[in-house]
Amino acid sequence: MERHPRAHHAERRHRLAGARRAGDGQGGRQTGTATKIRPRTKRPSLYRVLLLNDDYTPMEFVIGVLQEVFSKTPEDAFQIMMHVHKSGVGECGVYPFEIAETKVMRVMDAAQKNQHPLQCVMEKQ
Ligand code: TYC
Repeated sequence: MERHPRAHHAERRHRLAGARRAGDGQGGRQTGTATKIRPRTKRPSLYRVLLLNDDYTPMEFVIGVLQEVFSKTPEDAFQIMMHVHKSGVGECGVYPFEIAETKVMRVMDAAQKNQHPLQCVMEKQ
């Protein structure tokens, strides 16, 4: 008997979905659910991580945080720190939710340990 060109695709779909076929010891009944398996990936929402200015946190501490937590070069860290110092707020990076959240926590923990009022927040992009 002639095999339909797409027949093997249909079989594979059923096998992947766990459907039982005749002669497989399951009494020839298809008991599984035929579910089309389609790779589904979605790009994560992105969040900006921001540093806020204050009058007390030492500039060197902010530069250190930008290098340690956000992997900035000393030059970029200085530029970002100065931007925050002058304008009040500045972006340290843009990340998926959990990475942004972890970075905010690392900054806030470091600030608290060193008794600086430095604030770090995240906002959906
Ligand atoms: N304004 C602080 C000072 O003059 C420096 C500073 C920069 C603090 C950036 C916080 O996010 C900040 N020492």
